[in-house]
Amino acid sequence: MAILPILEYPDPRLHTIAAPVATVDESVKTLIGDLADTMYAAPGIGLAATQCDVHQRVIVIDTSDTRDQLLVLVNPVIKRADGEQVFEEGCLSVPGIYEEVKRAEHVVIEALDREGRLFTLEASGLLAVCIQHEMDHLMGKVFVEYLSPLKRNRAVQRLRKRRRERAPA
Ligand code: K1U
Ligand code: ZN
Repeated sequence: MAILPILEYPDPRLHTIAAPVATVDESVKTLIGDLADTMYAAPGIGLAATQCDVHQRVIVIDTSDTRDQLLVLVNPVIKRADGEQVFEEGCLSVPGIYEEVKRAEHVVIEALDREGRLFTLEASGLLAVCIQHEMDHLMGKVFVEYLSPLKRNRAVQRLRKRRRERAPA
């Protein structure tokens, strides 16, 4: 298992559309393990392969307090989405920036698990937000792209300031 580097906004590779996984083989299982290690180490509650410059439809999520409920989504598809919720989101590719985004309150998805078995999942609240956020990454979309141009520019300025302050002198 390995901790992978995470791409940071506005890296153009974050806008790559991920390809579906043909078979959940050993290389995909290694990727799943590496993404999980990277998410737990960050720490985060989700991570899409896109963020680690791997352009396959693979996501890991763990929104549990105990950090031991790993959810693996391979080739996820939203079958139903309804309701509305506004949640203050963060992103490991946009470190230190938290902004409100409006998304569906409830989603029903289909995906393959880490053994390649098809399953259906119903989610609401934080889990539904996280699934939608990670699925956006697979489509090359980063959450700040939902913000108004003014709010997005402010977020980019804050990100640049944060990087300047953290750069070695
Ligand atoms: O996609 C990512 O970059 C991961 C992101 C997921 C996410 C968070 C909040 C709303 C929607 C999606 C994160 O995990 S940011 C870090 C974070 O929220 C967190 C980290 C540690 C403990 C609890 C939360
Ligand atoms: Zn993100």
